[in-house]
Amino acid sequence: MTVAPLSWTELEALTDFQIDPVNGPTNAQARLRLFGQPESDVRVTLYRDNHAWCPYCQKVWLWLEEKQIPYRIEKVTMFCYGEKESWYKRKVPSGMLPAIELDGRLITESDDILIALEQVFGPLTQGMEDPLVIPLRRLERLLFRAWCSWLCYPPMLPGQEHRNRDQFINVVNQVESALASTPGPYFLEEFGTVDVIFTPYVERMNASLYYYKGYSLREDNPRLAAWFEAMESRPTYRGTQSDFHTHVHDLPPQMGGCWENDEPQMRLNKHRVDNGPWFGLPDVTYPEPENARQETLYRVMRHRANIIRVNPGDDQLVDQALRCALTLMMTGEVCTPPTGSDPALRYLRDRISVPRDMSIYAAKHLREALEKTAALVGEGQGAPIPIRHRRDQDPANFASIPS
Ligand SMILES: N[C@@H](CCC(=O)N[C@@H](CS)C(=O)NCC(=O)O)C(=O)O
Repeated sequence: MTVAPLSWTELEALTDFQIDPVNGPTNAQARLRLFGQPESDVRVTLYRDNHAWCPYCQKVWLWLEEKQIPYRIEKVTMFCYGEKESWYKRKVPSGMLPAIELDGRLITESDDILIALEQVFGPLTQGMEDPLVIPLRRLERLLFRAWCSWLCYPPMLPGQEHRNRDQFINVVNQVESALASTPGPYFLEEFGTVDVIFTPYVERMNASLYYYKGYSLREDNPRLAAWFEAMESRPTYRGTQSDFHTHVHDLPPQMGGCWENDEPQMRLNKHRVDNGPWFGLPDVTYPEPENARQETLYRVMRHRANIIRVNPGDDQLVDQALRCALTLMMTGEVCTPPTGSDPALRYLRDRISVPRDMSIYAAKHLREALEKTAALVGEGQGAPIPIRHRRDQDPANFASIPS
């Protein structure tokens, strides 16, 4: 039994999703964050990348959210997915992100940014230069370098893949010991700046090593597992959190390549991240919010004109196929899309970006509905996701819609 797709008007009636981007929970769409304070209190502008892919931006973003400092957000294009805005190059000639303006003073380099913010607004539990924090900051960089050595260079000598893996796991064991040295799940007695510093790359390590190496950082290390769980109890982190699919395809152009080891577990993991099922992957463990599907529908409705225009498939065909997928997602009724729409549906499935477009569970629902609907008519895939650049995600193709 297959039903006709609901119209956009009928679909719209199925979501009452609402958030207050300015004063509500952390979200990737906001251009202004006030936390209930007057706009005249804003002293900070954060310049971060459009797609929320930049890890150093996530660090500053999370810090501001945790401290509830009122701030503005200006989004900038990264070299890998589009043309850097000339107004930003005039401000920061290297084009590097993040940057902030604090009382009109421009500051770059994420560590310098946090230090400057601390001087004005006080530390996030511990300061960046605290004697307890400094060795943990060094450990984070050590972990980062061991990760890069394993992930980003093809092994040149026999046995090098395993040596790189052992070296990484050796540093992970140091991280496990650091986490074990305090009674709670965080790096120090209380949540603080160290947790924020570790977050962006540990999240990316978890995704990339699962996919490119068949290694599950979060599942294989109990202290890191508890740390992730504690982080996920924080609405701030949830608002910035990405999923495996987004990271494994945003990292290659940023890192200059990610190397698969082609081991059996790696091949299984890769297939699952690309083709589903996406529920149950170790990219998230907190229970799914009740309104995840409503969020998906709300976000797709809002951007549907651009989503359809940018898709290489014919506009009318994509419109109908997309409504079929959303009908399935919202009603559970199977809706067969037009013949030939399978590549178009999978093109979109592969280009949902978390948290830019929607939160992690909302994205899982959309990927699943698109895949199930595509599978009704064929095995056709969308154009492959590029590895050297992500111009397929150029924000210039998506007209800005005010939040
Ligand atoms: N050390 C810098 C590193 C910043 C950095 O590497 N930023 C990258 C993005 S993650 C960047 O802006 N690259 C230019 C671009 O991709 O457009 C910091 O801590 O802020």
